[in-house]
Amino acid sequence: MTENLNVRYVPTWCPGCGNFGIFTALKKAFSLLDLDPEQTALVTGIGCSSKIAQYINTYRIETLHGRTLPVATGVKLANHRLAVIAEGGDGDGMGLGMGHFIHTARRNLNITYIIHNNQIYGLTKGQTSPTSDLGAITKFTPPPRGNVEQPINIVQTALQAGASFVARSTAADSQLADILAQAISHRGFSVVDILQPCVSFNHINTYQWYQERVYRLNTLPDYNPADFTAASAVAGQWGDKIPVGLLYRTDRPTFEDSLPQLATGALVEHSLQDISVAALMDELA
Ligand SMILES: Cc1ncc(C[n+]2csc(CCOP(=O)(O)OP(=O)(O)O)c2C)c(N)n1
Repeated sequence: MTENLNVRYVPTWCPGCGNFGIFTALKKAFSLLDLDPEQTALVTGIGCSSKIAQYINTYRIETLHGRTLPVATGVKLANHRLAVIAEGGDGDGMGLGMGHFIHTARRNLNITYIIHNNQIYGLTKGQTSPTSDLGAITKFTPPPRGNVEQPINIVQTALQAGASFVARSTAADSQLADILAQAISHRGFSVVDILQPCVSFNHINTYQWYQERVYRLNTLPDYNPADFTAASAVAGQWGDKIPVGLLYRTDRPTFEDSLPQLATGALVEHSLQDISVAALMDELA
């Protein structure tokens, strides 16, 4: 019995995988915020990164590939008192899940969305993802041309779609736990794009590749994360210089704020006695 439990809680990621750094930072962020596991729900999609839900002691759901945000939305609306964290890969979120990403951002649900961006499909063993760089050589995009599709820039898309907190970090960033804690504390849709090496299938975007290119926005004396125009300008940077840190933060009403049904308490706390199904059926007849 004990043996089975142990098997379940040992991560099966490859040695050196960036998921370990993100996992550690997430647990540290929970600890910094003193988050109660019973008040926290982690919703993931399908992928190596999404397995994180199997290793964390909160409410957790591993959903379908690409459907992370609709399920997280359902959890949030059923019990908006919960801290809801959605998490998954770049394939999950920017491929199948892209429509959901845009709509969740524009609605500004109070959800934190953490994207493990290894620029590849890891679990299915190395196909191009929507964030793979132009020219990337993968199983699906062989030499000499490699990937011919323009990659999606996650932070730029999040800003344009209306996310009220947008940050980027790397899996090896000493400031990642702090960024995650800020994102979880933010009231509104917070997006954290985490650049994450895939040691098995992406031999280009390695720890060293990122380290040579990233620079911290919080070292720029005049950078103001409340300035949307400034954030949009840095969000477009990619290649030789990649900005990390908090790009943008603003306060605007959340989707939940606009729902009168939630004003009297979480839906899960509402009494079913007050709901007359017969009257509803009559109305629909
Ligand atoms: C509807 C559907 N399509 C495709 C798959 C196969 N599939 C599983 S995980 C995955 C991609 C994983 O890549 P990513 O989301 O970037 O996560 P990673 O494994 O790199 O962490 C795919 C295509 C699936 N499970 N369901």
